[in-house]
Amino acid sequence: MFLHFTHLFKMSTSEDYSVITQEELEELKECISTQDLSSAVDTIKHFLDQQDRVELNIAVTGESGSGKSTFINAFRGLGDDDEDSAETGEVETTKEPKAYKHPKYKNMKLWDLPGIGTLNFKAHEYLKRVQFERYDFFIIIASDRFRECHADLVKEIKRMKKNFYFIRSKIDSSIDAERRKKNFDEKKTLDNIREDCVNGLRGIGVEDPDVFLISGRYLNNYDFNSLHERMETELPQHKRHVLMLTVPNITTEIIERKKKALEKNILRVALLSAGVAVLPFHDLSFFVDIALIVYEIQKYKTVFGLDDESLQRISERSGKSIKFLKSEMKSVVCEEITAGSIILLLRQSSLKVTESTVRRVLNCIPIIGSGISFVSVSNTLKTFLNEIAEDAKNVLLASLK
Ligand SMILES: Nc1nc2c(ncn2[C@@H]2O[C@H](COP(=O)(O)OP(=O)(O)OP(=O)(O)O)[C@@H](O)[C@H]2O)c(=O)[nH]1
Ligand SMILES: [Mg+2]
Repeated sequence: MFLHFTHLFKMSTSEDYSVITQEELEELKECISTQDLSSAVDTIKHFLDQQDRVELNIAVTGESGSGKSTFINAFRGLGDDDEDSAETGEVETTKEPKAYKHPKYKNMKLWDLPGIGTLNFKAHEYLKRVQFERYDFFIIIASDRFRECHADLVKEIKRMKKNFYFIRSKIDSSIDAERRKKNFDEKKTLDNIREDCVNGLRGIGVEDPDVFLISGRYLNNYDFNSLHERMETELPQHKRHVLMLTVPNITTEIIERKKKALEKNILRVALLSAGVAVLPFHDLSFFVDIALIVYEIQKYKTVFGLDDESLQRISERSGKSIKFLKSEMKSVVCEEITAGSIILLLRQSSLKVTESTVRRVLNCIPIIGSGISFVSVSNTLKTFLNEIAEDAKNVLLASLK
């Protein structure tokens, strides 16, 4: 059975981050072969965790009061009053770069940079002061017209060979202001706003500039989805994964893209399981498979915001009760899962699962011999991933009702 997978290993390139390499697997097998069950499960868990721990540093800059802090909070799925939120307000609040971590993925940081555009603003000095090398890319936020300070900053960022995304913020209030006029036309208003910034960028030599219209208050409207999609395609593969995990579940398109990204990762998990299955300890490989599956399912719930902490936040924001939101969740694994010895073992390995989850999972998996087959692991995960993604959409729609 093992030979059967070697061509898959060969197919994998360094670009294809989701596939496990032969070397990684050998190393892992050697490590596990000397361990007891709970340590083996922990080793695998740690291994799977690694790719989620890649650092991503995003700089958010723009004029004072343009909505940087508001955007940083919204991007992390937080409101302005949540614990760990960046301070927002009418007075200038941000003077030094300050990192704000994602509440669930601490390796993803959004940096709130000091405002640009003061009288003696010098883009070169500014970038040096904020340690531009540290960031994967910049987000420049303008809440009004395209100005000289934006032009200076863009030129300097390009000179430093860094990537940037240009955001025109507070679109909700721009639209509100225009709405009062007679011949109000939303599309035309949006086009005009975009054109001003596009022309500004073109004027300083940016080819085919993209400007994203965003409201930090209503992130799911306007261009947030395309902004995120663009960032994703332009990041190296291993960073892309982190960006995908951390984006808030605010549109059905985002949920669908997350599902696709996680689907790719299933091959990695199933290969891991197949690799472990050749170990001489049959019971071990069986429990490792169960642990892997349960671990992945827990991860899906977190990524799609169906864990208790996220549901609590959705409930507070939408005014819908947690009970109501949970009633929209149909997947069997979305309820508490609890079964004797397996549970105990899984608990020992610091996986927080309950007995019924394990029983439900076991009921769904065809077990062949002592281990679980490669195909079963991947099919099981695909089924649960689909169900959980559907639940995420249902909860999203219910919260918007
Ligand atoms: N209507 C609307 N108001 C916004 C939006 N984004 C920010 N604001 C408001 O604009 C003001 C300034 O927002 P902040 O997020 O504090 O701006 P900042 O760029 O971080 O400001 P400094 O830290 O002072 O440079 C606050 O009163 C926000 O509530 C938005 O998308 N829509
Ligand atoms: Mg601020």
